[in-house]
Amino acid sequence: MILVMMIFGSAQISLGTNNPSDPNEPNDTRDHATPIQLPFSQENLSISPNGDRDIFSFSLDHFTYIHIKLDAESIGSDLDAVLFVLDQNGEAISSSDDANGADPELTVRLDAGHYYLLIEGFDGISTGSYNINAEKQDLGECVKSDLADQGSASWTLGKVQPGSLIQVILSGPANTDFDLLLIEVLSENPSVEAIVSSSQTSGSDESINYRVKGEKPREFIIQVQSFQGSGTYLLCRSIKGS
Ligand SMILES: [Ca+2]
Ligand SMILES: [Ca+2]
Ligand SMILES: [Ca+2]
Repeated sequence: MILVMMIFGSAQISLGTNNPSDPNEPNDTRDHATPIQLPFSQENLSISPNGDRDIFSFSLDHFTYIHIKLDAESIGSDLDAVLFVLDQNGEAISSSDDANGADPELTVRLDAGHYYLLIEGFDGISTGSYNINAEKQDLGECVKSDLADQGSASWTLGKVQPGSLIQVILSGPANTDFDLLLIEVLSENPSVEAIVSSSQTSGSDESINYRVKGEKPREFIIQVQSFQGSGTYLLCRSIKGS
């Protein structure tokens, strides 16, 4: 009996110091997840008491990249948070623990579907307040096209100012191996080209981030190659100023 009273006592102290006014509670299970729309940002949430889990749900109607940032230690909270991205069956697709100090941050590629974000205290015993921000990465302009087995296709990017960031994302069919190249046009006549960046994983999801060097505008071509397999791919590119 004395033991029970001590636990109650310490729990009350813990709640009092750890922001008990989380407006999303109860949200400890997928059935009670807080529905959100991206971009999403909310402050002054809390993992409290011990063992609390906070779950958010969202849907995507096409593939995209999601960037999630959680601030706890960085805002002076005691919480050592762990972040998971779950699929519709509750299986973890991606997770982040100590990305920025003790705070999670991650970027994950997600297909169309229903997903959950799960936030916990490390080992289920860390508590405290946090802010969360989740947004879709700007994919820029996208095109859909077909590629034959062993084929290749080039997309003109045109002249790009020095200091700009070129971001290219390729999403190809399952069970194929498409690759992505960024080629600089050094001279048109005679034609001289040089590969300045490439992404060549064993699958067909590739991405390039390339900062344009030098003093003058430079001309680029994006090339998609099939190392193995054929089908429809999505190619997105954005150019962000210096
Ligand atoms: Ca909570
Ligand atoms: Ca909760
Ligand atoms: Ca590949």
